[in-house]
Amino acid sequence: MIHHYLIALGSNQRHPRFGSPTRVLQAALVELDPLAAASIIASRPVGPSQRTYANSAAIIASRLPPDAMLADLKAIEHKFGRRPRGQRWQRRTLDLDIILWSGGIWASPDLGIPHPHFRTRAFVLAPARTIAGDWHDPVSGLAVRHLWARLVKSKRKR
Ligand code: PH2
Ligand code: MG
Ligand code: MG
Repeated sequence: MIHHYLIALGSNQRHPRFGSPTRVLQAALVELDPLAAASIIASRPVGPSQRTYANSAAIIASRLPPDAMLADLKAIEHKFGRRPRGQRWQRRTLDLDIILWSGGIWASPDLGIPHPHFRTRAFVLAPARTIAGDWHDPVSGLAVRHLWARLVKSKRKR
């Protein structure tokens, strides 16, 4: 059985070999071998780290179930120099998050899909809507492009 995954990519720290966060994401996208990849954008950091992020999104096809996919993504993060420092939202060379998958809702001790916060994160939805605009969030029932439109509207009101 082939599954599809929507993956969010982020980086806000250079890698000694790959270079800038944008270069890190370019190399990571080659590694992921995606069916579709969004343009890489620069985004203002959300959270404690002050450094600008490069963000993108990709759709990948895989036979792996979610927990094995997560392990694979963690191995790629590690290969790109990411080392756990124990603190949440530290600067990182590469962050690969599973946002949605074709199997709907998934919950295991280490992983929940959909990603619990993706609906309020412009740095996820802006790239994701360009490659997965019609993909429906199984929790809210809304398509990714509707989630994006809703987020943009709520930001204007503030
Ligand atoms: N990732 C975070 C926290 N904050 N901000 C931006 N702009 N882009 C990210 O990818 C990002 C973030 C935690 O993973
Ligand atoms: Mg993340
Ligand atoms: Mg992550």
